Amino acid sequence: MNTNRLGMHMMLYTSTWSEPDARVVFERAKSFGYDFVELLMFDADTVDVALTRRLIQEYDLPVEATVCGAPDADLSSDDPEIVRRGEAAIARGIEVAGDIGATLVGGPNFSAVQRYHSPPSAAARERIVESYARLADRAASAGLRLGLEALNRYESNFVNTLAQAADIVRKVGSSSLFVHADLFHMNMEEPCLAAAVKDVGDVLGYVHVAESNRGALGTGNTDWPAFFTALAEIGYDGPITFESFSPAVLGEEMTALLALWRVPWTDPDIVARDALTFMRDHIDRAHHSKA
Ligand code: LER
Ligand code: MN
Repeated sequence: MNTNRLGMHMMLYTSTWSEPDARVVFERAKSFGYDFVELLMFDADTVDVALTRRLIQEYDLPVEATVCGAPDADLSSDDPEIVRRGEAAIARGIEVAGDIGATLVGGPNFSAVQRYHSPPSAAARERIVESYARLADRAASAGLRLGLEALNRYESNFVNTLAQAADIVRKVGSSSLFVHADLFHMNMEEPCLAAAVKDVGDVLGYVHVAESNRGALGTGNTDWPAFFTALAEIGYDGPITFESFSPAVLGEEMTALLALWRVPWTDPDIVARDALTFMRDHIDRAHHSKA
């Protein structure tokens, strides 16, 4: 039995959210049979809320959101002004996500997506718990939940494993926070996919299904049966989104940010459609093998 809602990341098609770009995302996701679309907000202020709400209605397809930190808006910084901007940017992301009816805001909102050249300070690690306590309250008021996506070491120095994300969630102790897992990052940082999932079973709230090479599902070395079986064993019934990136559809800036130096695919229609079948098959098989 497949109880997870399955989403398609907007960046299968575009990193920009103009009406024509957003329309392609909604149209394709709907036609393939996805349950929702993920909108990645680098700057929530730039998101056209009215347009997004209109498209959600028109296509009858909800949106879930993610927010990334930025070098000048970074909760993991020791510069109070940068931290203040980081918290404000997440707060704005929560507000916009609430306005478009999202149930969650995930993503690496605790730091910028970039290579850091030194570890975060102990003070930043303590301070961030206070920031997330305030943000959890905001999320609750907006009627949604806020998640922390563990990224690999080359994209953040702050939260690289599910256990590190869970540590912050548990320290805050709010049910409005959750751990956001991404298989691409987990493949680099977790010694065992199944154990990593089981250790955060109580706080896992969102999953990015991404191949070890970030290409089409099944073209990398991810142990998908082990992962989906672990999800079934913890009884995970939350949303799961397919995430894959290719320079074939993304602009130069995003290609550089994500270090996409090769072209894993050129036709997102094939990759997105096949990913839905792939995820459904694995979820069904995992539930049967568990039963
Ligand atoms: C970035 O590496 C990533 O995994 C995205 O989901 C950021 O939201
Ligand atoms: Mn991700």
